[in-house]
Amino acid sequence: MFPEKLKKALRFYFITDDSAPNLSPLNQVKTAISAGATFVQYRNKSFSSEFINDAQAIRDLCKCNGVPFVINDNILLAKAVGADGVHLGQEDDPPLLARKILGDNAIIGISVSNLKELAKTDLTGCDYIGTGPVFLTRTKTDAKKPIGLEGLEAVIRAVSLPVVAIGAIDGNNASACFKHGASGIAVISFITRAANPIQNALILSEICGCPPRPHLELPWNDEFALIDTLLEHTPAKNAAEKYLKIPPGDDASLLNNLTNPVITTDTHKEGVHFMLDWQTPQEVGQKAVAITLSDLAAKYAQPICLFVNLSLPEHIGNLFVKTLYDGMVSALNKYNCALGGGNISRGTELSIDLFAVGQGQENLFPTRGAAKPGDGLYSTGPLGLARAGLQCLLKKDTGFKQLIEKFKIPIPRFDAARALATWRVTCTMDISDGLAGDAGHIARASHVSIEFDLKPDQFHPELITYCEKYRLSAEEMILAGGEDYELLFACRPEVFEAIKKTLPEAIQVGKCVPFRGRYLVNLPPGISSFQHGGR
Ligand code: TZP
Ligand code: MG
Repeated sequence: MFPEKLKKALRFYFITDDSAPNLSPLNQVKTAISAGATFVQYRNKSFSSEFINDAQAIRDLCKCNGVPFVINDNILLAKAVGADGVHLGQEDDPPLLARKILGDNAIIGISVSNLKELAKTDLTGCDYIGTGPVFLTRTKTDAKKPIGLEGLEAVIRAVSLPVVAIGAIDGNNASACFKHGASGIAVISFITRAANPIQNALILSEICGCPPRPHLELPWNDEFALIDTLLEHTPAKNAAEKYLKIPPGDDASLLNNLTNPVITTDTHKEGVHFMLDWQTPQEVGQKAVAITLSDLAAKYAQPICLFVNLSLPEHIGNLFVKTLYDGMVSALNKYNCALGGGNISRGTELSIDLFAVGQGQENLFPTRGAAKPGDGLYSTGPLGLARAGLQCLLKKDTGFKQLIEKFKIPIPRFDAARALATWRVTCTMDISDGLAGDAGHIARASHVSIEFDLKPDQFHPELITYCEKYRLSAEEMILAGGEDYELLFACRPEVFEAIKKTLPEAIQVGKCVPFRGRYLVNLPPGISSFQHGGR
């Protein structure tokens, strides 16, 4: 976690109480997170394996509310439950070992009672310090002498890491801790032993400036309830009525008679195909559907229905699934595609597997293998935008709206497909892997060589500005960058001239020549990895 982000997260730090009389640790965490807690530590001084379920339930609750979660003392338990990190005491294994076991991204904290202890603590591998008791606490029986606000400030001045104040913090002294330089306050009994825990937690959230969460996100747990809510939102009513004799909700759906059914499938996995740091769940859902339907557009098929298989890790919340689904519904409505059915299962990773059915053209199914020497190679629109958009997101540069939009919400080119089908173009595919990769697919399948011919005056103006700003090659971005989802097609130059009247944004990107031993004959050296073919 970035230091700035961690520092913010440490502000309202809640620690579970294993012997609170009225509240279970899970309910304590629910209370704290609802009130606005920004960090949670699971502390159970009499931990044994039977508590693993407790720890996991708290991990899931924290994760689906975006609250970092660490385990007290036990590095291996932190590893076993998949916590975000560990909080170590002076008697525990050193931070460096925790770093080795939990990895670069783990959050590692250590307790340092006072300046003397700080002097003999090796902070290598540490992200933050917990210091105290600041005031007299009854919760930790073996706590050292309280150090007061002066002692807290002395430790804060002596280290560059963020310091969290601990020990009998309450509504009366919390703001003084911040005034003395603490990055956060860590609290147990003021919440867990309170007559009114939520009221006390809200007092602290106000002082910390951490807003309450009126809608606590709960981890999804009921597959059937979730499927029911998904079905309630059955999209594209017209398409459903037209194409589905028996709609989803039964063991299978029954489709009306379909001529030339065209079928395609796609997988979208978190960490491989999308990252939730860059996209909201809504955008992920919308993009997953758009990409899958793009394969239908590439084959001149009109969307009929889509089947959805979700694999959800335990920490995913119901609200997350609903928004993911909202995104999918909006794409289905936009392209008038019915929902054919779906399934939800528990899995170790978030994955969206989609399966789309379309209605193909009579006697016209364009393939990758139909390019002929003498054909030009064309794209239905400018390329390289999506890759540049992704780079903007990574660089947190919001100045290139069209590039980011192209990456986030690709548009399956059904409109362009209609124009190409009218002119009976027989060689098309959608560009997902970048021009070089996808031209390689056409060259290989058609057994022709392709000569690229990119004209800078046809590059998208925002791509040019972006590449100038970061001293990048627009040509490389076009050849190597994927996910534009334009259609790549080959046809006679005179046919292209006619098509261009309907699709003025279409451009020539190369030409097909008789095979000369290599599929892509003039690829710049930097992107030779996209060479698909023998020499
Ligand atoms: N370390 C120093 S004081 C303390 C710990 C774990 C206990 C804090 O609990 P409380 O109830 O907020 O005083
Ligand atoms: Mg400890």
